[in-house]
Amino acid sequence: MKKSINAALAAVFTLALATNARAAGNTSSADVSQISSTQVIKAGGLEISMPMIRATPPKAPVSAGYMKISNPSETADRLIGGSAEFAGKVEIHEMTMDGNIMKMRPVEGGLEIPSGSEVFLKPAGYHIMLMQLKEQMQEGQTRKLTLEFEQAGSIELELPVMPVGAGKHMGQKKHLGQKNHMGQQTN
Ligand SMILES: [Cu+2]
Repeated sequence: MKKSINAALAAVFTLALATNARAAGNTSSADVSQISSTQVIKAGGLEISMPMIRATPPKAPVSAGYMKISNPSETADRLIGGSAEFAGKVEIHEMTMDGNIMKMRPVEGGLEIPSGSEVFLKPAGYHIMLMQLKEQMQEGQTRKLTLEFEQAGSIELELPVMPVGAGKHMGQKKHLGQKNHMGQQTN
């Protein structure tokens, strides 16, 4: 019995490691290498890598952008907003637990990118909320997104559109309290 528990723990641990590694790409394992090789944007002391936009079904009103933002510089920066031609509104969001319900809300005052650290925007965490979509985000396409940083200024990114496997962000269970926000596409 003990043996099987250990085995189970080991499996969980391995899974956790895999999940962490995967978190960098914010997507299913098959996509990570593809994303990480796509680009590293360096601008104003920041390095942005593994950017992606979540693919959407037709007529979905919202999507989300994910990426890793590293700040090897001596100065803290702050992601304060963004814009995109394909979206009427772009916000920086965070997910928080309210009891058992995961909710999202704009990050007040912007998202700090501390000096010497990296911040992951990923499903179930911080994300770029792309609202009032004017078109479908189809897998295999790319979209331009401009991010505004306090120090680095405007940074334009070209993000690949990819499906996000785990569905943490738009999962039905967690979005029961978010009908208006994430929209009807989550069933
Ligand atoms: Cu959001």
